[in-house]
Amino acid sequence: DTILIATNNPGKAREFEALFAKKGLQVKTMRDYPEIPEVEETGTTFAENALLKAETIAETFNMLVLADDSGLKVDALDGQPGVYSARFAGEPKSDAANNAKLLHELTGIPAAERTAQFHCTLALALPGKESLVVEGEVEGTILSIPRGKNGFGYDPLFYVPSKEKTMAELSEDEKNKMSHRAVALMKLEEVWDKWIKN
Ligand code: ITT
Ligand code: NA
Repeated sequence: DTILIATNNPGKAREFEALFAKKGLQVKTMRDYPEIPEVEETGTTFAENALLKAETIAETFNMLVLADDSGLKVDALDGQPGVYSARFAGEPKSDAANNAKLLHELTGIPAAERTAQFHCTLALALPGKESLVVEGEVEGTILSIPRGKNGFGYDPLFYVPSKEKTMAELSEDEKNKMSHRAVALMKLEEVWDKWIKN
């Protein structure tokens, strides 16, 4: 069986490929389907956007599709950038510009008040079935100076107290065991078999 991971983000695609390799499913990503246009994310919640991406592509191509809508929620910024994480600093999407803007917005805010969460909502869609939605979060704090070279997005600024490292200082394997994406995938795993059979 084949699952299409509906993402154009190479960082996400790499993590899903590693996480699904164990499932015996053949993983395809948007790289394998250059003809699929990018779905515009018009929703105001992670779930709306994940469902929009998964269901639009599943219906159009009549296949099993998993979409990920994720982002960073910073408490001192009232949960921003949230669903706007990919484009926090505007177009074109740029991790470097987003990280710079995040540091700028948090100027003067002390370490103890820089708490944040990485959030991941996954939507699984197959034509003729009700879609499945699960989510995962991980707690951290936003550093003032980036650390580490692994991962993508806001990883170099997201410090995980339980690991005493930023997400970008963790190896890909370590991140894939505890990330917001990993937590959501574990929840998906729990309901997967029942959903596929029904
Ligand atoms: P797709 O919609 O094609 O999947 P995207 O990057 O636009 O790609 P989102 O709209 O879900 O995806 O935006 C998620 C953004 O949140 C992403 O671009 C990063 O800036 C951030 N993000 C999500 N997961 C992350 C992670 O594991 N590490 C660091 N940053 C992450
Ligand atoms: Na989004």
